[in-house]
Amino acid sequence: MKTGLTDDQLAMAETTLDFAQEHLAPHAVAWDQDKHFPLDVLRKAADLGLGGVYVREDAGGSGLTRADGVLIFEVLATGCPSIAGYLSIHNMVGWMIDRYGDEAQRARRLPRLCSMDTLGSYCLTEPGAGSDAAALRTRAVRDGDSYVLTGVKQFISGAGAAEVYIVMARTGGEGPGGISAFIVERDDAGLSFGPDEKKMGWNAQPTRQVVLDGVRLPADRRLGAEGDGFRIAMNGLNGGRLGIAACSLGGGQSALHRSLEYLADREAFGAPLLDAQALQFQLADMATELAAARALVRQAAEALDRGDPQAAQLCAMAKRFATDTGYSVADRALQLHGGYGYLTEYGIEKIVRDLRVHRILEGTNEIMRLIVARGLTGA
Ligand code: FAD
Ligand code: 2MC
Repeated sequence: MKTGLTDDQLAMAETTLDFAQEHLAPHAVAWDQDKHFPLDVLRKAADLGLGGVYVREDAGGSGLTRADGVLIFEVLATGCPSIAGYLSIHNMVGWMIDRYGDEAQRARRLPRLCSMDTLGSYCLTEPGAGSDAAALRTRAVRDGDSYVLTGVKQFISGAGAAEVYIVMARTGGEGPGGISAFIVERDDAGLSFGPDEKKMGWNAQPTRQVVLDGVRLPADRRLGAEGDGFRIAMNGLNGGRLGIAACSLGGGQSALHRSLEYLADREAFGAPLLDAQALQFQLADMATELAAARALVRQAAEALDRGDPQAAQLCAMAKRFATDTGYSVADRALQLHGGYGYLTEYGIEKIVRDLRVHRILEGTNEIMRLIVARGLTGA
């Protein structure tokens, strides 16, 4: 994992690992069971600069690159993929405001997002528009100096707890060109939330519907120009997909590490299970596949950092490959733990459940294939 890192990156990874081991890992199973979203721990993460990883320093951010970010999110996810996943989404929101906001929007929102005194949520998906995001139906109707937003957003991570919502809504005609992005605040009249969804994993953070019932916003809450919302949303997701990919690497790495320790300790047929070459080969494959996925994630992050025209495709490749790999490694780790892997207290089944959704959210892995295939065929 350390290969090719600069001294600064190594130091950052070590600090983040200490944080993950001290503040995330010991509580991860209990938070999952209790469905607890640890706001106090998120604020501690912000003290390390993890609330505004990509935000420029003048607005309170850490001003880091995507190549730094994938390292941070991988290490965080060794402690808890669900919390690391939310932090990645929060950082996507901060990046979008930093990148597309005007100076007033940046100054008003970013310092508190970076300190995590306020949390962010990203609202694209709707009950009738998930993969086909450009078919979204939430409307933003211009009325003098205001916009009035009406619609429902589905599966919104952090909803209810977050104060800042980036909402994609239709200001124009059908298709991607009719969409604009808005900053909605939790206290805005007409905004409400559905119940916290009961889920297979990602239980240490809430997922709720966000309901907009005639939410009136001053026009200066629009992020970017009218009609630019889809492009803004997609550019946010390019980086977000890398964050989720990195979280899958961290979950997989933690499951691999636990398997090594477990097999060294567990005896059967008169010897530690780790002596069985069949099992050593499985560990070797798991390590090899994680290393290959990590290399692709880093390549995609560097492409995004330098504005490479292929970056969106590389991010899609990395998201597809790393989330499938992380899940597969965690599932094999569960098998290597035998019956104990299936018990909650060992923490392995929680990693499997958490990583399962990485193959679905921030664009399903089928949509990642669609993006890569379009790039190949020029369609
Ligand atoms: P659908 O689009 O209905 O897809 C159903 C199936 O059909 C999938 O397997 C899909 O891959 C496949 N499919 C669809 N179209 C094609 C195609 N053209 N070719 C091949 N296969 C296709 N969204 C947000 O905006 N913000 C959030 O914070 C957020 N957090 C989430 C948290 C959780 C826990 C979950 C479960 C989801 C979250 N989502 C969020 C939504 C997530 O991004 C969507 O669930 C995802 O994009 C898929 O949309 P869908 O569920 O409507 O599935
Ligand atoms: N990066 C930059 N620009 C992009 C882009 C990307 N990844 N994807 C699309 N665009 C641009 C594209 O270049 C085009 O721009 P222009 O009009 O200037 O040519 C515009 O957006 C429209 O794109 P398409 O013509 O490809 O639109 P289409 O509707 O055919 O397909 C698709 C878009 C399927 C790629 C998009 O809807 C998609 O990514 N769907 C998945 C939705 C998703 O990822 N949801 C995640 C929700 S968030 C979440 O889950 C969390 C947990 C936070």
